[in-house]
Amino acid sequence: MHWFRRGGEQEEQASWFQRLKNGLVKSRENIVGQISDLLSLSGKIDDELWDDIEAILIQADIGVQSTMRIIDNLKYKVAEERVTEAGQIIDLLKDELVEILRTGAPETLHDKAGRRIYLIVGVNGTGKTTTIAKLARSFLKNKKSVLLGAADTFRAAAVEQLAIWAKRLDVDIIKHERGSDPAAVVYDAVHAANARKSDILLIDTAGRLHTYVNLMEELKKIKRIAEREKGDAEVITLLVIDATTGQNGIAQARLFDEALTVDGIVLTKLDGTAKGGIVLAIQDELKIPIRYVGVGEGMDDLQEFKPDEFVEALISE
Ligand SMILES: Nc1nc2c(ncn2[C@@H]2O[C@H](COP(=O)(O)OP(=O)(O)OP(=O)(O)O)[C@@H](O)[C@H]2O)c(=O)[nH]1
Ligand SMILES: [Mg+2]
Repeated sequence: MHWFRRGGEQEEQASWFQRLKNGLVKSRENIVGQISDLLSLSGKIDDELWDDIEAILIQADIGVQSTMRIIDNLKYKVAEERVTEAGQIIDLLKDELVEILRTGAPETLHDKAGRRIYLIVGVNGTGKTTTIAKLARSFLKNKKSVLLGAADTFRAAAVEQLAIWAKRLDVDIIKHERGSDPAAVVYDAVHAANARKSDILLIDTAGRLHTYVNLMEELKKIKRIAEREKGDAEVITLLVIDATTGQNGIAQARLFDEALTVDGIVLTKLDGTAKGGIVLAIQDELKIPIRYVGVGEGMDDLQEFKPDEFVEALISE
């Protein structure tokens, strides 16, 4: 019954939304489930109810600052719109979350024309290498030419891991021997991308060196080289954060941003946490845009972050 089938793109979008929803199931149960229970119990809007909602939002990792703002705005709206039923609060909350996430959300880069060099940075194990594979696949689908650069020369198996992805994805990779200078890899990779006019160069970097200071110095150097040699490409630094690390991820973002000036965040492993509210804390406290979210280990489990869609998946029943 093929005439019932939707168009490919629409279907893909629907299945992505389902993936997002599935990935956020723990967070949704945590936030919506608890608030719904509370509302059905309480039935009326009083100070105790506000205190309880505040506690739920804070423990969902939305962050104290954003939670206070949300609660203040909700109280104001409840008074202004003369809301008397506790149940309506969920809808107001949804509007509030969308508004926070929309503010400061920049234009999307993913489908934009122009050559780009992505520096993928972040502490070890956050998902840098798999994010590169997922991004490469998505860019390839959009008919862009993709090149990979293996600048994590520190960890024993890192170059090999990226090389395996390159083979699977059928893209070229620029790599040196393990232990070689990552800045030299970046130099070569950027020159190769320029010579081939590659649309997208994705550079994998180390998540750990002997010391944190060394790591930051190395990343700064890599970025300087990329900026210097980029030709007509744009350099974009994406910081990968593991959502399950909660507030620690925010602390990481501050440090990386201080050293490197981060252009965007990739928030991975949202499927592994009930604290999806971290998205709000990041946007609201750091003012660094979230560009992508990861909700699983599958190749299609990384997608561009779209505030409305995200809140819908997080809050809808
Ligand atoms: N559940 C889940 N797992 C993820 C997600 N993103 C990445 N992972 C997993 O996280 C683990 C670490 O991923 P890597 O890509 O190797 O992380 P890395 O940052 O490159 O790590 P280092 O190279 O050691 O610094 C892998 O098992 C990935 O499959 C996600 O969105 N959800
Ligand atoms: Mg890696």
